[in-house]
Amino acid sequence: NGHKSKIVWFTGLSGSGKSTLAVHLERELFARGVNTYILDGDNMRLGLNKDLKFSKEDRKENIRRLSEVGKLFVDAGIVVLVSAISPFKKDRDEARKIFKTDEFIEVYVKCSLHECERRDPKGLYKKARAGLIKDFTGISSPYEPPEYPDLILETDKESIKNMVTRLIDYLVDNGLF
Ligand code: GGZ
Repeated sequence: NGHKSKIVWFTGLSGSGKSTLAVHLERELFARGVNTYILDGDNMRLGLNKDLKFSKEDRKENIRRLSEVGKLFVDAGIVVLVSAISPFKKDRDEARKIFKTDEFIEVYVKCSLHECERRDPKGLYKKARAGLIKDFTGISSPYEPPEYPDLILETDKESIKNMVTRLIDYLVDNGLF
């Protein structure tokens, strides 16, 4: 095992670019011989988390499970990339607590609601605006931005290439190898 395990936690609105960034980061890490595993909130809701909806309590439990599963992978020596809206500061802070200092990297995937809504890749914002989806983050459910994220990536301003470079640099500077 040539590297220290980490958990990179991407938080941000639906459509902000979390999953895209995770996939691109995974590709770059693979090229450097680093084993990764992506835990995607949306995806995990099809299996382990299929009993959960989008109330505050269910999101809290979703984040708790993602962090616990992430911990198992980190303990197994894998770099974990979590992509989940994780809108509540308290839930993210609880997630951080179960990891060692420097193991947990909070990345704020910053993108204006206006731009996320313009992208609307799954048409969910449109449905939420029409009242067809309740508790939708940014529309009818809050998003609490991180106060002190380890990294901020502004997906409506920077290129993917540049953001992935910044992620890799951050990981290397913080002891990935
Ligand atoms: C937010 C919702 C909702 C509601 C369905 N609110 O952009 P997506 O589509 O592909 O990813 C979103 C995903 C959010 O799941 P998470 O597990 O990341 O959320 S949380 O961390 O808050 O627990 C979105 C879709 O599910 N989706 N309904 N009401 N996003």
